[in-house]
Amino acid sequence: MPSEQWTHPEPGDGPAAIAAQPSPEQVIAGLRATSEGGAELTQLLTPEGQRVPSTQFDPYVADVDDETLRNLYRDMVLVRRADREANAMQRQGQLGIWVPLLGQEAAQVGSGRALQPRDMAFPSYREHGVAYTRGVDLRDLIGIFRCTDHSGWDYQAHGFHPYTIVIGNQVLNATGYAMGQKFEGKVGDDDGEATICYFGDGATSQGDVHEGFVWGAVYDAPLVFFCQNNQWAISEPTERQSRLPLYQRARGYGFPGIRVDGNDVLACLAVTRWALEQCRHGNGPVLIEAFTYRMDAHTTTDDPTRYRLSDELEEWKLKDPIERVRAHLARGGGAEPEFFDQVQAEADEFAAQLREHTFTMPEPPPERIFSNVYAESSPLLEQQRAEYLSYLDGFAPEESLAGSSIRNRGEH
Ligand SMILES: Cc1ncc(C[n+]2csc(CCOP(=O)(O)OP(=O)(O)O)c2C)c(N)n1
Ligand SMILES: [Mg+2]
Repeated sequence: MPSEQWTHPEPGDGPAAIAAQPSPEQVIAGLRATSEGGAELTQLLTPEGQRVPSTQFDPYVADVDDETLRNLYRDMVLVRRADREANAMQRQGQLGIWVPLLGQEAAQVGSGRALQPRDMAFPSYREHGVAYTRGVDLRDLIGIFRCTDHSGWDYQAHGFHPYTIVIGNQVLNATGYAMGQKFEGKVGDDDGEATICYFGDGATSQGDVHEGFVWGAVYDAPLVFFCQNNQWAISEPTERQSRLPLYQRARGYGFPGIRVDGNDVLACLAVTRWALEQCRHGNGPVLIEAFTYRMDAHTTTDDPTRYRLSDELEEWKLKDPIERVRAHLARGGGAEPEFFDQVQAEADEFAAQLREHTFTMPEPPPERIFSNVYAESSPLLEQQRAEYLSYLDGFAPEESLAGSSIRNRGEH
């Protein structure tokens, strides 16, 4: 059985080559090759914490001193700690589901910290780290996963839209929003506005993303398409969804695409600042492919050991986004050992508060499902609301108080 990496046949290679399918060994070899990210990967901090100079991107992080790096480190540790706590709470039956981000902290914190308050971010369902950088209290976010809330924050005040579960759908919303920024003349100089839209590698196979790319391109929308390529769409590896590295797709739409080391917070910050600058000045859109790996399941309902190899995970642990900043700070004297202990203690307290809030979170009244569906209510919605409340009134008072029994009946 040939074990060399399998590549798609080129046009003109003939029917036999076109019909050939990769062997399992070749699929594995292909995965290992993609774990390197390729020569085109933009990196400012190696996994060992060495600073790599970049003529193009150093100017975008010229202001990043040791203190800023310590802050980025702290952001990532807090976000990871909250993520681990939420994951544990789901296992303990306190959350219906959790969507872990383990390993994606640098992509989310780096890009999120590049944004200005006037910018708008459109997340998918895993952007807890971006939410944090937008000032969303993670205690307000946890209700989605306890199934007591659809959102939990004021998206306009935070510049952070509600989560979107439908894969790729937020790309259309973001494109429309960015086109609006353009039409309203909010683009043109350093003070211009921009939009950033987060989606996964798997989402790039969706029609919505294609449509967003087309509309964003022809209207020069100030829109950063931020693809976190963790190399899997649940059990589907990226190489089954694209013949090309994803960032190269941008060229076909007529805007720049760039691949950044998604485990390098400094590079993610620099590249996103650059992309946002392009957009603010009317040169958008830009596609950023943050090449990364999620070191946990797709969600708590998923078992990745069914389709991923454990050596792949081990390899990515060595590229941990937090460890490389820690190594850089510790080696260069940018932080004392006490700093790391202090951040860890702060993260534990952060997680304890999240847990406390989750356990004591009030259950919303049943009629709440009719609130905030539309900006303004409608006669039909009011009618449905009245009917539902009258239906609930039909239960004995003690049953009405026991919310869960009503909810169970209400589902049928
Ligand atoms: C339109 C649509 N199809 C299918 C699903 C089910 N689904 C949920 S997550 C997912 C995979 C998404 O992969 P990717 O875009 O790479 O995001 P990741 O979770 O890996 O960050 C799928 C198919 C969905 N939510 N929406
Ligand atoms: Mg993915």
